[in-house]
Amino acid sequence: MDMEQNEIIISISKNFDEKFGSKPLVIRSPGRVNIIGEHTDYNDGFVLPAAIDKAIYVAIGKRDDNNILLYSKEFNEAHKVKITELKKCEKQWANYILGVTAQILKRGIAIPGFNIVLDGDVPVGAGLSSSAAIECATGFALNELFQLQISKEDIVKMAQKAEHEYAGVMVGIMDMFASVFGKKDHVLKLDCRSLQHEYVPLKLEGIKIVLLNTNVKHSLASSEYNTRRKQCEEGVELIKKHHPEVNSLRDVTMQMLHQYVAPKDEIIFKRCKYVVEENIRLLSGCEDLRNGDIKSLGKKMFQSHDGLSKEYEVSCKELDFLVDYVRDFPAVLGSRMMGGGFGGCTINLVKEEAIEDLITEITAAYKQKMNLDLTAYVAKTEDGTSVVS
Ligand code: GAF
Repeated sequence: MDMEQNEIIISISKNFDEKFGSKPLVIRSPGRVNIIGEHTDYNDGFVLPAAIDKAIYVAIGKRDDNNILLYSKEFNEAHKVKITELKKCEKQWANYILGVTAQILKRGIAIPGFNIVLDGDVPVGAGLSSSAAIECATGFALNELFQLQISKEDIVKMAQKAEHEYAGVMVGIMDMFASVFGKKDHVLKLDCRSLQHEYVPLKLEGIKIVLLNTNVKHSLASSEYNTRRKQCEEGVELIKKHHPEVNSLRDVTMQMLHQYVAPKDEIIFKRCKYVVEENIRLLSGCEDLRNGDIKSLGKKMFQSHDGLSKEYEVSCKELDFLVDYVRDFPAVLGSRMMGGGFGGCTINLVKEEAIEDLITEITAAYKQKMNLDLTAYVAKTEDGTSVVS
C-alpha cells in the first residue's frame, strides 16, 4: 500500500471519529482493469481483469438504534434512513451501500443500524468500477462488523444484485469478482459461467498498464448496456430453436451464427459475432501472457477495440480517437476501450521508457481535437478487498 492510500485510511478514520465519536473498522476494495474480454461476463464467457492500486474505502461502526447514517467525503453529502424503511434514494453513491444492505436483509439476516463514511481514489465514471468497489467494500464491511459469515463469493453476488436492483444496470459479475478476488501481480482468468478462476502472473517486463481517461461518460451508457444484453439473449433464442442445448453465447459457434442469426437479423448477428470472437481472443491472449508474448496479446487488444467499436457499438469518438492515435506507436503494444463503454478509459500496454512522452503528446492532441482534458494513470495491480484498519 502506498503513501497516498495510507493517508486516505488515516483521514477517513479521523473523519469517522469526528462525526460519530468512535474508531471505525476500515475496509479497502479496489477498482479494476480488464486486459481483454469485454461484454463477455453476462454472456457466460471469460474475462481477464486485475484489481488495481486505486480503491474505495468504507469506514464502518455499529449504532445502538436502527438508523443507517452515511457520509460521502467526495460528494460532501450525508444520507440517513431507518433500516426498516430502506429504499432507493436520489444519491447514487448511497444507493450502492443501501443496495447491498437490502441484499443482506433479503437473505433474512437481521442487522441493527450502522454508520459509514465513504472515501477513495477511484475516479467516478472512468470505467474502473468505483460502484462495484463501493458495493464490495460495503458487503465486506457489514460481514466483518456483524460477523455474518457470508462467503466472499456470496458478497460478490450480492454486490452484483445490488447494482441490478438499486442502480438499474444489469451488469455481469466481472467488476465485483475482480474487486474481491484480485491479487497483486496477477490477472484473474474468470470463467463467468462456473465462477472457476485462476491467477495468471502478469509479467509485463518493462511494459506498464497506462490508463487514458477520456473524462467523458455519455448518458447512453446504462440504457445501451441493458440493450446489448437483450440483443445477445435474442441471438441465443434464435439458435436455441435449432440447438436446444445452447444456453448462452458461450455455447455458440461462428457457424451457428452464420446459419441461424445472420439471415434473420444483421444487428443481432454483429453483436453476437463480437462476443463469440472476444472469448476466443481472450483464451489465446491468456496463453500469450503465459508465454510472455505481449506483442501478440497487444494485437488482440486492438482487435477487441475494433469489435467493440464497429460490431458491438459501445465505443464513442473520444475512445476511438485515443486508440487510433496510438495504433502506430512502436512503444504501444496494445490499446482498447475498457469496461461498459461510451466513455471512461482506454487501457494501453506501453513500454516504460516511452510513457512520459506518450502522455504529453496524446494529452495535447486530445485537447486539440476534442477540447477536453485527458487524465493518465499508470495502474499497478493490487490485492482484493480486505480490512485495512
Ligand atoms: C461493466 C459491467 F459492470 C461489467 O459487468 C462488464 O459487463 C463490463 O461493463 C463490460 O465488459 O463494467
